[in-house]
Amino acid sequence: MGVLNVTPDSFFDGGRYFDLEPALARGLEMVAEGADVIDVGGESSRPGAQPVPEAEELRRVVPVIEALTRHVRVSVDTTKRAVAEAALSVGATLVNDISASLWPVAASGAVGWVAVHMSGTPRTMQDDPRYDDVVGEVHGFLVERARQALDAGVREVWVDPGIGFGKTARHNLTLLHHLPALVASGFPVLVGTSRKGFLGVLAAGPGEEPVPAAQRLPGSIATATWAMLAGAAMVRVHDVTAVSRSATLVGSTRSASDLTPAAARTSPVGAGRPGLGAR
Ligand code: HH2
Repeated sequence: MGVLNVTPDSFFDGGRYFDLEPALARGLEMVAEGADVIDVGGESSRPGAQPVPEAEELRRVVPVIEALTRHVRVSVDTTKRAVAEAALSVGATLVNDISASLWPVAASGAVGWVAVHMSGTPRTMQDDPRYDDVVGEVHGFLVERARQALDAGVREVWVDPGIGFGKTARHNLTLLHHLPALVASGFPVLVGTSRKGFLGVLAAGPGEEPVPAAQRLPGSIATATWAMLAGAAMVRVHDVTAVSRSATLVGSTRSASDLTPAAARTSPVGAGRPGLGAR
């Protein structure tokens, strides 16, 4: 899932794709890079973000979604019912919902729905996040919401632990570590770590300031790859080329691991791929 923020203030790509033309160009570029879904958002949910009025969010996202749905599956990243409905009316087929409350819209539109866990609201969520049992609370919440959505008739229900949404770096790492337990719930899992603040905290040396978003690509690749190995069915990323290359490489390594040297020469993993037989 490629991230496309049609906003002036998103923490990483804010302002880059605020106008229709650059937004469309970036969406199509991510499709060429290997994205299966483009996630279009018109309201930043970064820590401290201020809400965007409904009319303004509609103005930002609807033309972009309408144009992209001719080329690729589009999800709408919103917490507003009217924005989700407008997005579906122009062809979006997935509602990506950090409020985890819009399943009735997905049910009536016969589209997919992503339940994301968030503690609090973006404005205050990083003030002092606390859990007694972060894994139990996040997984329990998601499975409950996902079942509600299924009962309401949504046929495609995703769950997402909401990395960075009211969580410390330790909470995020714990959730990533225990991702297989969420995968075991049977709902397809989506994970978004891309360029997030905890990667900056983890990449900094002792006593150093967190590394800025522009320098968090290694952490994005590593954690997206970790999530896929742990069973996530989709990762939400800004850097589609880098992450899909990592996924291909790790996937090839995995499927090559049980090949004997003789089988490797004739296997699709080794055969016909320039350079793979070289060393
Ligand atoms: N993260 C962000 C926004 N939407 N949706 C899902 N399902 N999972 C996530 O982890 C997730 C999400 C925040 O990232 P971004 O859109 O890049 O930034 P901003 O909120 O500043 O626009």
